[in-house]
Amino acid sequence: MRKFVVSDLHGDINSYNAIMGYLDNIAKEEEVILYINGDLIDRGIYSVDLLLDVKKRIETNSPVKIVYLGGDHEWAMIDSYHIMNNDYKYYRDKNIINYEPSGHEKFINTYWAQSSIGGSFTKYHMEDMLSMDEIEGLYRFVKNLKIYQKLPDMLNNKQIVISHASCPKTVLDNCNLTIDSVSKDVMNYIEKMQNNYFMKEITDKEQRYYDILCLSKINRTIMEYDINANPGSRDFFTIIGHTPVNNKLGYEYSKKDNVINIDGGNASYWSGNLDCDHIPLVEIDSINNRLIILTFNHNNEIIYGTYFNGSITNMPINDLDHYRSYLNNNAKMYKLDLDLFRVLR
Ligand SMILES: [Mn+2]
Repeated sequence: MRKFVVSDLHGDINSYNAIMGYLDNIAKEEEVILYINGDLIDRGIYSVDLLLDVKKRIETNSPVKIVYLGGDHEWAMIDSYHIMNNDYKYYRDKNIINYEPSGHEKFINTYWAQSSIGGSFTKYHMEDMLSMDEIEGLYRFVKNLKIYQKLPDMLNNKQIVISHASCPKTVLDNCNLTIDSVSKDVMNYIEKMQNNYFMKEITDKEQRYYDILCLSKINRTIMEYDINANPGSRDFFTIIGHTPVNNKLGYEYSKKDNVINIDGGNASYWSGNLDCDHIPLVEIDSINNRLIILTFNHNNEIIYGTYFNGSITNMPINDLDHYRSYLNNNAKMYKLDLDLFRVLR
């Protein structure tokens, strides 16, 4: 069984197809499992395509087994839906006319809809492409996503946890927390946070949920200046994403011995930084106490490889060629619709 992790694809269908082409090829001979570590959707213009393909692969038991964990964009989608769900058909038919949400509802509704997180396009695209039944099916699929996963594998004598933004303080064995079960608490947390800058009234439970989904967003400044800042439990080795790290600059958030951030920066790419044209695929190689990081670009190529067991080391060129030889060059490529992209920005 070979285990891979990818994070923050953000509707980037070229990277997705490159990675799935690679894994489909391996799955012809070996068992493969891919953990998608949240933020599959939003910002990028192919979010719905990715969501549908992942859902189909999971429901049809495709050769590459997929475990899709939710990130903050997935819960933003679900929380928006909770608001609209009361009279969704009305909302859609009337194009939001005469809908007057309460302050709380308004915040939830606008959070996913606001262009800065790119959810509005996902929603409109969904409504253009899909029937109401299909939309309902997608919401049901997303709200039942788990939010973290503990693996039996070890790195540096610590058990590996995959989680979008942080290792939960208390790691449950069954990991049964889902987007649905935490979203209400998370939104209450945000509402309190808005009203209470110092978060004095936040309960431990709410803090924990929020940490798992987007801790680094609020702690990023601290982390940048305090190398000892602890993004979660030190009892585990955590693979996170959420905050873009430009791996051309060397994984600056990955110098700790209990965490690696593998968000290659697709969010930055879709925000106009076309230099972030790469996405890391991480293979868990616990036999050799390391992670193998293959970096794909938007042309379906592995552009470089590195190893990680606490620090990054470059992969010897022979090893890199070995991985490149697996590439399925027939993976379907989409031409990015740059005109559409410009309109969206
Ligand atoms: Mn995120």
